[in-house]
Amino acid sequence: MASVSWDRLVDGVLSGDVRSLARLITRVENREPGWQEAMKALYPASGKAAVVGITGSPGAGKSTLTNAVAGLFAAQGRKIGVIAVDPSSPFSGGALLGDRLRMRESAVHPDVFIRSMATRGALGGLCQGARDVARIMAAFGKDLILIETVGVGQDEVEVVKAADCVMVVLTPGQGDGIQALKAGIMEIADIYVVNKADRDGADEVVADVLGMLSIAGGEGSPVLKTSAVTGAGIAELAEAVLAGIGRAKNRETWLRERVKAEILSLMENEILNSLVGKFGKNGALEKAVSGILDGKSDPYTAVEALLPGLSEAASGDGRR
Ligand SMILES: Nc1nc2c(ncn2[C@@H]2O[C@H](COP(=O)(O)OP(=O)(O)O)[C@@H](O)[C@H]2O)c(=O)[nH]1
Ligand SMILES: [Mg+2]
Repeated sequence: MASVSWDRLVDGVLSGDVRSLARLITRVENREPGWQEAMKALYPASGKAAVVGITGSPGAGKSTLTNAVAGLFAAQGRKIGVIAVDPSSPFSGGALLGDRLRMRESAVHPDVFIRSMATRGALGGLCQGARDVARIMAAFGKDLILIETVGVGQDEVEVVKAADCVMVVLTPGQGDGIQALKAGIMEIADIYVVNKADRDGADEVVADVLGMLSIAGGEGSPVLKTSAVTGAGIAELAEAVLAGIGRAKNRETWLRERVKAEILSLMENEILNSLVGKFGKNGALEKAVSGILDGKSDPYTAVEALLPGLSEAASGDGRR
């Protein structure tokens, strides 16, 4: 049994205790019994923070940029949390440590709270996991939460989709840059950043993005050049982020969609977990697998047998 009660951790988080923050995040991430009660208790205090998604190809400079922007915001007196969603497995851990160190080493401000999350293995899903961690940080008193994630997989896209403002980080000479945008990131980006502008070719990438935006009807989105190394353009980027957050607050339908998406993702997990638990325990799942492998059944029939009446109910609703 855990030594410290949820109540004490919740109180600790609400009163700004960093140790409680770290411990409560771990327990919620591990979905320890009682996690929902803790999230319910924290929820009312979590409404004021804004979440910023930072995405782009590996090596584009997301961590370095995140650090620079976090430092600038912290120096302005804002309370900053950082969530680094790392593509490495929780077991290899190499890149995870690398990111953490990079952020720590150059951390401009001691008050910036940094938390890494593994991409795979997040109980309850990566997107919900990041959302929970951001919410806990908000209840702790963070004003702005920056989530860094590699913009490749669908899960990662879902993570940044839930943010109030999304920036995509590109670099000069990165031929696949625009390609990556086409793979779903383009539609959700509020700010385009061409980082490593201290190198040749940044203007060409800016022109490419502007050209793409004019075709896609996305004119007006800021396209900014930065150098996380020299600090050029960081202040402008920080301003664009705040402006982007301001715009998000006015998107009422988008806010509704976001809340709906969260309810559905939590429901999906609850339903799946309870079914997997039930059919795991009574052996029905293994029996169904055997039936299919023996050629006596197929996956469609097996699901119908496991969930009698469910598909009819769903299609009936659909027709109405
Ligand atoms: N020249 C240059 N190098 C940069 C810049 N930003 C980041 N880097 C370097 O690019 C490499 C990858 O940066 P990192 O922040 O880890 O990229 P991430 O994988 O997107 O998080 C590191 O060696 C950084 O020092 C920049 O603006 N200019
Ligand atoms: Mg990184």
